[in-house]
Amino acid sequence: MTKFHLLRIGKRLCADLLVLGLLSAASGAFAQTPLADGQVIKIDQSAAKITIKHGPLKQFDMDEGMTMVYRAADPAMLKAVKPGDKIKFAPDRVNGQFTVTKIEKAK
Ligand SMILES: [Cu+2]
Repeated sequence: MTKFHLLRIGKRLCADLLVLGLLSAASGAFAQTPLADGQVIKIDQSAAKITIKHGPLKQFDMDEGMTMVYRAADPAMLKAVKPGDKIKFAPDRVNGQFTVTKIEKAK
């Protein structure tokens, strides 16, 4: 094996490690906002509020399922769903207020 070959292998390894690093960074970000299952009960477009029935969310000390009102991080995302829809949503707490940062229809 020549010096040149070793250099190439070294470069290749660096590229692979970089990809691995990016992948784990991406999955780490995803893990911080796991999507919860829920059902839309009510939407108040003008107040940017959505009422969602959902199961336990241990990260917010909600040990049992409940129906509660969330603020929508962006009111526009409330246009994509309607009462009765089963959804996947990203719950968060922003300035002490329960907020939904992402909503998608469950398939
Ligand atoms: Cu809740």
